[in-house]
Amino acid sequence: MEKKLAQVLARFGIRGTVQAIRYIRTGHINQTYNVQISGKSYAVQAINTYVFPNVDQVMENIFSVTDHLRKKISESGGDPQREVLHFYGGNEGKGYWIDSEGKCWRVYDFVEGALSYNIADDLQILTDAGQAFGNFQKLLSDYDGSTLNETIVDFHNTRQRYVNLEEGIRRNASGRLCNVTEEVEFFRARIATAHRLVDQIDGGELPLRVTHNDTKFNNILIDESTKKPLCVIDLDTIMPGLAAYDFGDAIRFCANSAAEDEKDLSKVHFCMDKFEAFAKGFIGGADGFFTEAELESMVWGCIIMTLECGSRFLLDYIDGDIYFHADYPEHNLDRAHTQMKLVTEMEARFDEMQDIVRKYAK
Ligand code: ADP
Ligand code: GN1
Ligand code: MG
Repeated sequence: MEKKLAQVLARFGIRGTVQAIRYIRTGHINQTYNVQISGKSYAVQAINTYVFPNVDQVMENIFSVTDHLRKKISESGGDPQREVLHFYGGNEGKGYWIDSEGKCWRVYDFVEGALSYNIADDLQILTDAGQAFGNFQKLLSDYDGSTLNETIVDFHNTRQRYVNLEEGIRRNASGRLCNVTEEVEFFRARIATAHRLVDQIDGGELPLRVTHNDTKFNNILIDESTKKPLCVIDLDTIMPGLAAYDFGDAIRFCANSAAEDEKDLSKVHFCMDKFEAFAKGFIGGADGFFTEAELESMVWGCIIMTLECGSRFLLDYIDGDIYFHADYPEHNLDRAHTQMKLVTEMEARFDEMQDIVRKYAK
């Protein structure tokens, strides 16, 4: 691997002796390595071209958005070196290079002295992360979303996600459908909820903003020494979307008492204290940025993003694990189960969640 990574780095004008290589397992999509070369630290990433077939469009978005963020962060006195990702153009200036086996690589600076969490326990860090993800939307509020490429078509279109699930059920490509009768019924029973935000977009009730769309807790780097959020990463899905997508997707992941793939469902709970901590930062820090209708949509966003993600894990299980990295045959099914449990608990506590959003919206 060392030879391959050195070859990739050379294509981006970075040469020297490779001192250390670390494979990072947290993401479900790309293949990420941290490489130390000549005293500097880089992220070398093989882009998943099944998920992102149009890499030109992905990199075009990333270069343009990171330029915008760099400017805004510099203007406000921040440190653009550590607070925004910096990608290299490479020999052809396109931001990626395809090797002889067809693998597509990119290189960017690795942010040292930062942590990315898979489980969130510290409520103060959650509040700060909520504020940072909210601020990310604010920083992009003067970015023209109509110029962004749609890197994954219908990414959070839950109406389409349900169509995809039904198509997967019909295909039954892996032959696993017989194992998931109850799971399929669980999602079918919630089709009206799944359609809700898309219907509101169609009705012009909710504004489209420039959103991150993948606000998992391990997609924000936390400064190791100050424990404050440093940098929002994983920028492949920045596209026009709803504030409730970013809020909801973050909650889906960080208000879980256990890991996303916990097998023992008795350990999986929706944590109201974590929800409140994140809402305090995201909603409370927004200072009138969100409209009334958006505030009203936030809790729906939590349920719908969790439902959507669960349906995607279930579909991938039925398809035979072609989208998300899976370490064992039931991995996607285990993930679907945790999302179903979270949906059920959120549904039961909908009113309490709404009250918390209202409390911080004041
Ligand atoms: P994926 O799309 O597979 O989720 P990410 O871009 O999120 O890939 O990267 C996977 C993980 O690698 C992140 O969760 C984070 O822990 C780590 N990581 C990625 N880029 C950086 C970076 N520039 N600095 C520090 N850590 C990083
Ligand atoms: C993927 O790339 P990563 O691991 O940060 C996925 C998200 C899912 C998430 C579930 C491009 O996020 O949409 O919510 O897994 N990203 C893509 O953990 O599909
Ligand atoms: Mg990621």
